[in-house]
Amino acid sequence: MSPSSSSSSTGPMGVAVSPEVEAALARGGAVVALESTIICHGMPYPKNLQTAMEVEAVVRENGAVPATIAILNGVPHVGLSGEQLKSLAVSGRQFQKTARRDIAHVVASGGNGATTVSATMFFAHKVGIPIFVTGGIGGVHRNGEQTMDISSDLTELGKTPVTVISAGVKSILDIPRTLEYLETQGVTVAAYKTNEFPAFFTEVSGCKVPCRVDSPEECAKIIYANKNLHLGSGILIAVPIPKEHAASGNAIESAIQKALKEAEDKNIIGNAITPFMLDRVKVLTGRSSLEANIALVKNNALVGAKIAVALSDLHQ
Ligand code: PSU
Ligand code: MN
Repeated sequence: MSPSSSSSSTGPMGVAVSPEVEAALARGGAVVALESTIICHGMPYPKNLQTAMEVEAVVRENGAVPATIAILNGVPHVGLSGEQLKSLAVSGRQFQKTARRDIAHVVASGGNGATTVSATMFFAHKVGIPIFVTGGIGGVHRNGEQTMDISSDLTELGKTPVTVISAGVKSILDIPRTLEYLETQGVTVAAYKTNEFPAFFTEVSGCKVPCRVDSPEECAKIIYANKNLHLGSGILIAVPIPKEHAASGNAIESAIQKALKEAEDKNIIGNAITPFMLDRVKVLTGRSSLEANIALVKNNALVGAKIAVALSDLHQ
């Protein structure tokens, strides 16, 4: 299924912003950016489409406008139509996983790109969207001190003033080193209603965070201060998975160990490692991990929309 052209006009920056998103930005309304790698590479069809639509609905119900970001036929799009979302969901892996380093190539070749956290942050900032909701971000991989496999999500957070709401990072990664790296990059890391950095499927990681936030208004104040001071760096708000969906940490850890061994045996490296690990952990832990994943993304969308509304109120 090839993506259809939209009613969005391509602005001077070469980015097509949907009329709804453009109008919301013009009036200083709340807008929430959403990524597309999670749709094309993170979940199977038709669950990916259903989730993408539900996440957009949660954002709307909480007073903000959703702006899913992807590259269609070489044109970066901010805010997708229902038809375009479906095209992404059906095409899945035919859309190239697009991190910051891949953007120029996908655009130059007229390709279709599913944006990761780094690329989505880049486009969100370019059009003036300060808030971005996702499930989990990339991080320092286990053995990253040898492979140097560190997600560009972390360097993007260091240099792009967008606030990312996520359920922390998956424990397929090295969480303590991920937090160290974020500190080096100068990224504000705040945990939502907890003192501990969450590990995606579980609320606990054993790592404490220096900053705890307890309301959307408190988050908005931090974002406002960051902007006023022109710090230039991003903010990560880590929201733990809702208790009723949290999986057993042990079951996840044993699946991760198995998947890591498989990845090593198959010599899977580079940008293929994250999708491989995510897939294998999903298969090894069964349906429940997909359901937990969907539940936490929707919860993040709820929190993100409320933060976007609180921030927009601060600016009024
Ligand atoms: N972690 C998840 N789910 C995801 C990703 C990470 O739990 O879907 C995706 C995001 O798009 C993230 C990207 O930005 O993988 C990171 O990939 P890499 O590790 O290759 O930088
Ligand atoms: Mn990598």
